[in-house]
Amino acid sequence: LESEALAKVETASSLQELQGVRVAYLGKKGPITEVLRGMGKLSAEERPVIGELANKVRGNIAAAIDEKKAGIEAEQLEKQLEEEQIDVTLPGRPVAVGGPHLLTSIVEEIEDLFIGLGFEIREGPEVETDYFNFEALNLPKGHPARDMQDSFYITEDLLLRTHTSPVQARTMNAMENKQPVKMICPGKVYRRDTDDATHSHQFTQIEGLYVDKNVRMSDLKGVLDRFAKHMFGEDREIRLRPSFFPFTEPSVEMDISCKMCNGKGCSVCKRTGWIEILGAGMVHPRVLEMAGYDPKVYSGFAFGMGPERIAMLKYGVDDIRHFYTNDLRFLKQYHKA
Ligand code: FA5
Repeated sequence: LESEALAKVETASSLQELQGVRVAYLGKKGPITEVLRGMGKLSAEERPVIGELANKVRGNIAAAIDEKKAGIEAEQLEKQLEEEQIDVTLPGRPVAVGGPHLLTSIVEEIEDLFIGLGFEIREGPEVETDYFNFEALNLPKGHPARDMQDSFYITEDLLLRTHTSPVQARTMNAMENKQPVKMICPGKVYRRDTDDATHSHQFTQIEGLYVDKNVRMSDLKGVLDRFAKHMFGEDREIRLRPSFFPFTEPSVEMDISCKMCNGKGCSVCKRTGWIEILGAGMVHPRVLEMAGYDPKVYSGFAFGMGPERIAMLKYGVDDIRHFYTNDLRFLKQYHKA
């Protein structure tokens, strides 16, 4: 019986088969259990002999089964490990990674330039009071120049800021002892403009303000020239046109030659060959005075630019709406590796 069982254990090739052998020989209905069960019928002399023999056989078979089982399990594990082996030489699958929006990159590039020129970065609220958005900038209620910036009003005294210029007034107001100010402020602004290739009802501005003793128009020109050369290179032309803003005197607007049409005129520049990117000027004495600065001692310049227009010129983007529709095919072209 023992050798027959051991032979079956030996030839078993799976855990299932082995379990079958265990049930057949050591199970409740197996021959050994039967022998042990019949012990009562044996004589007192036979009982220990047969008992010992049966236990020994049972022990041997059980040990053989356990050994075989361990062997089969080890084999299976080996096989599994082999099948699941990772080929480390296979090339990896590319993982899609995001990147900064083109507008974010442009704003950061401009910030870096101005930080290098000694300007600090300030911020102000997008929901602004009528006072800071207009009055503190020499635009009293009912002033016709308010029509230059069509506004989204929330209440009579609150509106979505139409430009970042209120941050000029806020920064100067907050200055204790009326120290010199040298700051830029990037942020979102809102106007009731009709959307087209170069206009959006919500867009970005970067304000600049420099107030100190003896700040002159030539300082403004120098900074704007530095900025234009840095952003567009030596081959791009800039022009300053006389303009009007109630909060600066004198006022200018700066245009850059349009690369898209090589100065010949196209839909982007309204066929003029130039595109306006910023307004600027010498801070109006009334504005200095309202913020607590003595205009006989202090003078300053300020500018406000549209980074969307700057990005359009720099990268040849033909429609401002590309910045806001977030089509990944557009955005991915400007991701730096
Ligand atoms: C102003 O907003 C003044 N606050 C700028 C300023 C600041 C002047 C400090 C003097 C001193 P203006 O409305 O021209 O000015 O707008 C400034 C720039 O914002 C424009 O040159 C243009 O680049 C951009 N811009 C204006 N309207 C839009 C619009 N609807 N969509 C996109 N960009 C616009």
